[in-house]
Amino acid sequence: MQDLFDINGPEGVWQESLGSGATWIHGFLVAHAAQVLADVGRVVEHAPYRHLTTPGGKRMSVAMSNCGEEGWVSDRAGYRYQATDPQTAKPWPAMPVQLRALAQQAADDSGYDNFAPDVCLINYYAPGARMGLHQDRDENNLTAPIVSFSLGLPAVFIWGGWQRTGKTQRIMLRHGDAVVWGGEDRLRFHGVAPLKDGEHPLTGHARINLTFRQTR
Ligand code: MD3
Ligand code: FE
Repeated sequence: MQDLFDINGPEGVWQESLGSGATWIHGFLVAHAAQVLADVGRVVEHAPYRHLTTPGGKRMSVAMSNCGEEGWVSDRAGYRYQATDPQTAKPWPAMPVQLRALAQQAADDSGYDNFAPDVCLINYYAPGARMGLHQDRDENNLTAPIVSFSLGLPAVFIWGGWQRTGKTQRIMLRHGDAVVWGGEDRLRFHGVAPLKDGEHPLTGHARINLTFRQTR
């Protein structure tokens, strides 16, 4: 990786460039992890994790929930954002203000000011759960970045180019890491390798990933 540099942030927090529009902020969340997980816990009390069905009829191994003005869902009809939770028919829980502020801080630190996420997708990985190579292109505003937060067990994140085929790279995303994907890197194909079992003091046998999205 190129462009290793220090920022004058908290101890153990440092940035690494993954492309002209993509920044990996190691340790960004470590000091805030308990607060973030408490916020996530309150969200999933109202909108429980569930395994969605792909348009092709397969059950996703990652369990998902959302908070914010809309949520990302998938079923036989397709992928989309919608304002209500299909499981409860109620609006998704509001995005906790401190969580939103942290996502905006990560975007800001990566050179994206005015990031205004309206959705936070929450992905729950049990051992063996994976996410196949895909692009995130269901958002109406593709000029805004996506901010991702990783908590709990480490995972191998796979990222490639702008076509499904072609060279891929692997990085290990660890507890507390944030990655901001914008600019030309916004539409890269990416996925997550099957989660290896382990135990994390804050999440147990699991990894939780939050992605903050601006859909409009
Ligand atoms: C690169 N989640 O929810 S986060 C997803 O770890 C998703 O759960 C993965 O891919 C996870 O859609 C990866 C890192 C990430 C998120 C969005 C991206 C990388 C990205 C959008 C464009 C390019
Ligand atoms: Fe994605």
